[in-house]
Amino acid sequence: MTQAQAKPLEGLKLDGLELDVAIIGVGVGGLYALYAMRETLGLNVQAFDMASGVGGTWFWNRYPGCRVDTESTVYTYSFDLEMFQNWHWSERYARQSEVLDYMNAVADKHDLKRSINFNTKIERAAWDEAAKRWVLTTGKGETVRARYLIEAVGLLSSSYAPQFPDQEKFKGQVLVASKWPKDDPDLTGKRVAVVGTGSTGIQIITAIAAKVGHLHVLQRTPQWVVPLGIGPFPQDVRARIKQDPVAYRNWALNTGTVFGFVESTTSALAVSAEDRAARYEAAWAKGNGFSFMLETFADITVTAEANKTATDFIKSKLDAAVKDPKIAAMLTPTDYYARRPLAADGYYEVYNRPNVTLHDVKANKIERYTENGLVIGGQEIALDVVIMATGFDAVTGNYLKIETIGRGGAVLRDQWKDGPRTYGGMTMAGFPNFFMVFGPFSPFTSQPLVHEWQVNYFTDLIRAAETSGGIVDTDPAAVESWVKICQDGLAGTLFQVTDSWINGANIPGKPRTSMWYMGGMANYMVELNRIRDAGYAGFKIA
Ligand code: N01
Repeated sequence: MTQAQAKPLEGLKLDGLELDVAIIGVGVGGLYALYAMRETLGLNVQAFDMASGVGGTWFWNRYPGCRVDTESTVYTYSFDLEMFQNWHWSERYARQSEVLDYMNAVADKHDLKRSINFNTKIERAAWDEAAKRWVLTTGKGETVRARYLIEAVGLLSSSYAPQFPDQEKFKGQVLVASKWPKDDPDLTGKRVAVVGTGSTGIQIITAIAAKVGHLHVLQRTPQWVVPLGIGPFPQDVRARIKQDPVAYRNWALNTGTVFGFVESTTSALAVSAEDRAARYEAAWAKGNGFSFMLETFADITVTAEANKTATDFIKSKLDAAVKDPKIAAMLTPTDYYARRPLAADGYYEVYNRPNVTLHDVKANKIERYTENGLVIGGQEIALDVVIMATGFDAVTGNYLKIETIGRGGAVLRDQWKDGPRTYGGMTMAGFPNFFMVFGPFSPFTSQPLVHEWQVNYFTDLIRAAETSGGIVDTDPAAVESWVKICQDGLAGTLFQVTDSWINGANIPGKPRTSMWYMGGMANYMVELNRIRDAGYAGFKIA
């Protein structure tokens, strides 16, 4: 990895710093917000991040096998058209190190790091009504004041890793996938347990199975997995972007999920069994979870009948791949194919390996650690390493970690106790001049191009505010109507009734609720542009 190290800011005294804009987080969204505020609007901006480098989730998630499972083509920024045209992704699904290299290259080209304070945690953000400023407090007690606050704190960045009893007794190593050590511990020949079989778990499992001495997969809920289709970056797409990057970007944004394909409009039940099988077969051969779920048919995540056609097909592949029928049965989900779709090459085949054991930890609970390993269903498994691939407090987690106080002492944690409330996924009522990049109730899409779109949207809003008083707030009624649109949208899908981070069900005690605009990016842009064209209806610019 040629990851450029972040340069420390020399001589910038944080305490008492006065800014136009403060940005929290320099992942994909925050980095572009920094560019937009500094270069497009010419404002005095400083960004803050707990990490020692740019990248957000790609800075922390360095676990074996980590890569995007979105086409690299849409995992890019488009604001720098020269880079968009010429960046050379080596693979169709970029590895984590390549994504991080890319983000460093963007930051370096535009000299963004000079406006970032790394290793800086923001613990509190409070609106000072008299001064019309956000007052931020760092983990070291310094205060920074800014007229605008942008939080780009990440959708899947707030790590969730439950502790099992007696962890302190364990003589081996416990590693959290989403906080993987930079020195990348060598797992060769070791006895390793992976807890969790979501996107993270399946990437780790397929990456390390052949390398470790013995791999114990601790599966609580099996999930449907299709191939990813790892391979070189497709030349036809490269040519298309090179020829007209703006047209490519606009094409991608005008799809439903911005994953680099056009979603199907055909019902799985509207075609013959032969046609359906052929379409699934082609999607399986191509790879990509989102494509399998959304490019094949329109209603896999909408009706139980259509969903069953997809799961029957995946089940036939699973049964063909896994030699032991008992293991195949353990790997077979009993719920809908309506979580965030998973994709990994050779996942089911891993379970034919003699050095891999699958454990059902729903039936046989993970009880506790011992000196030598974990006790599962009363039996001790000897281990050198336990890898927690147990996910994230998604969507709202990082916002709620910061103590955020709005107008009249309104406390964000209280306001969101039954679920988040936003307008367009970007603002809230009573929290003036506060913008989120991909906040709750953003569209359910791939991210970088959508982050750019949202940042551009509120850049225009801030520009409008700058000419008329500099305060943007949101009408509570507008928030409620946006939340209702989003709740109704999720209610019409199987995502609503299938436990996962999409609806908050993965975190004990978290309100189970909608957190997405499910109408697709094309419709989202129509809705938000209509709001803009109506003089930013629902926003209060003073
Ligand atoms: O997290 P998850 P993730 N005991 O929540 C299990 C993105 N991402 O980090 O299903 C035992 O999906 C839990 O079991 P269950 C992507 O959007 C992208 O894998 O709750 N097990 C589940 O199996 C993705 O969807 C990429 O019963 C426990 C697993 O841990 C999102 O991040 C790569 C447990 C968590 O699965 C989250 O994925 C990685 C316990 N106490 C991530 N607690 C790519 O782009 C939880 N589990 C490829």
